[in-house]
Amino acid sequence: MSMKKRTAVVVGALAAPVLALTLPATTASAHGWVTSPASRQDQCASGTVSCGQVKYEPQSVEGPKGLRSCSGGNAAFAELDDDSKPWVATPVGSTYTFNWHHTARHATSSWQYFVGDRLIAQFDGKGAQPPADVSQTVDFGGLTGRQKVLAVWNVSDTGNAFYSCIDVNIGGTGGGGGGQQPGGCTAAAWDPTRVYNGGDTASYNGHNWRAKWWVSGDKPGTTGEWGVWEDLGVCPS
Ligand SMILES: [Cu+2]
Repeated sequence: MSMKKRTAVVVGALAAPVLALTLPATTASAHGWVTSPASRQDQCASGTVSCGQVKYEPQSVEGPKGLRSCSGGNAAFAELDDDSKPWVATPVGSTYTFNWHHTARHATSSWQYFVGDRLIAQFDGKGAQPPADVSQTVDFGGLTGRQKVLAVWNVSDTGNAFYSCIDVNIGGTGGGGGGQQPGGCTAAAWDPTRVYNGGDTASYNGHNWRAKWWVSGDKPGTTGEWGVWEDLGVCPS
């Protein structure tokens, strides 16, 4: 554990009782979304695509279980269902690792991945509380080209689920897995073993990134808006 991480844990432990007192008991305001490959609500939050309210709360796309919609049936987030918006498709290979960030770690029955009505992957949550960050490797089952993946996080102790749509280009430029460098990226591909200092750049998931301070091992795009990696935007193609 790095010194920064240890500090963050201590701060989190001190802040937790305060949050417990200030949030209403019935709150359902903080939950989770797919941060990489960048989901539609993540592209809203990062400013890659201009959006309304969802840009402030990419974690809030919650609806009853069993839907097949990017917005989870929320009228306020209907733009997530709009395929004509300039969503950036991440180039991927035949499999790819998806990362969920859970801002509230609700006990989980499963995570599911759909393309259309086809279930392409499912992960059992065993009714347990998941870690804040979960990585799942999805096999696209032979699908190719541009596809819209609907990732669903089924909470086990409520009737609800969280919805996150991710646009991917299977077999597209730079495909073959995480960390490969798409054609237009100017920075060298992100290296999980390298130490980056503030100002260093790397490319990852079709974006260029700049480290704000010392970092090693933390993937660009998983540390959040206030995290160490600044998103410099999509690499020009
Ligand atoms: Cu929640």
